[in-house]
Amino acid sequence: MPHQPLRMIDANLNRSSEGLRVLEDVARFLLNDTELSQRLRTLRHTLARETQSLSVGLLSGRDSEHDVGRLHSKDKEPITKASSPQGLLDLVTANAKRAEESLRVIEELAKLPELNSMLNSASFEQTRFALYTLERDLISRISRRDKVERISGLYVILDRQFLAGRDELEIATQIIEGGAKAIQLRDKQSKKGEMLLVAQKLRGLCGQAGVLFIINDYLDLTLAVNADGLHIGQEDLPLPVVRSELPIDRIVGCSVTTVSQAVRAQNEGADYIAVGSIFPTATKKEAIIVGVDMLKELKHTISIPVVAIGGINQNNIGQVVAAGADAVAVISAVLGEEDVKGAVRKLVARMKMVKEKCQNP
Ligand code: TZP
Ligand code: MG
Repeated sequence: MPHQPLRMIDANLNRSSEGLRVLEDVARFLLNDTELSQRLRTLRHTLARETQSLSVGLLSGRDSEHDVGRLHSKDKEPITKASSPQGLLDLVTANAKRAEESLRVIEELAKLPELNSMLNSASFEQTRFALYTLERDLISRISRRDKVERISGLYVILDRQFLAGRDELEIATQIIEGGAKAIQLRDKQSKKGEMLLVAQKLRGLCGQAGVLFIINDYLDLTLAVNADGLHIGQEDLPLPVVRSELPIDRIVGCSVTTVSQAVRAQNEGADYIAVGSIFPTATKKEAIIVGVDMLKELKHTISIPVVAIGGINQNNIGQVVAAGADAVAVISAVLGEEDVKGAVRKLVARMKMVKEKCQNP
């Protein structure tokens, strides 16, 4: 068999498996994402299996020293800093493209009469399409990462029914100045048009402050104001539906009361879960009380951030932090106070203190 097609197969096989290996290691070591790294590993193994019978022939045809493209290889250009979100996006895009392009070359070569008995063109096509999906899933995961990182600390739910006539922007400013990491807009009574105006203002304020802005219940409002994410309960639109309707860089949180609901939410792509009510609360009459032990159990079971909610205040916030809550969501402990900023500050300080104590007992 002439060496030229084999040299092309060899070069493109190396490109594709190297590209896949970079993506797999990003998923594994930088994103700690078991599911994505396993999918990439499976793809890399499929590729190796499909070309196993050719391995001796490929090595025999290899002549890297005389490769005319060696010195001009674009692949040698540095990408960007992998530590920055943009750097990581560039790294993933470059390596996904490299693997996709080389798979396409192999797919075309496999149609040649001298190669089609040894290589199955359709299988390379399948691998390439699987990689397109994986590329999207990786980019989606990376572009949500900086948002998910803010699901740590105090998460204040700005429930409009608890404002007692106070101005949303004024209260949100105090919440931000107090040190909350996330604000959720919740309103079970008002008309959407009215909510939209409030949400637009809060979106601007939170965006400027670098505080996460989440909308409760409503996908349409989330989209309309470009919120960072949407929070849904068990009776709202299903997670796969909201996930597919939202842009890939938005986060989705899901309320749960049981471990199986939490596992399901994680499997369906939730970025975090909120579990509660941890303690009895007057805020949500129909809430099921799950207790602090549920929090501990969830921390052993799932890997996405866990937000504790329900009846949490200055006196018991230490218990939920000690039980492993990544973030704590409150309504009345903040909105029930006259000095909103002061209440947020105290809760944030208490969380910090208990966290540090847990880390250095
Ligand atoms: N979900 C479970 S408990 C709860 C929600 C929305 C109410 C939380 O409010 P509070 O005042 O912090 O108990
Ligand atoms: Mg809801």
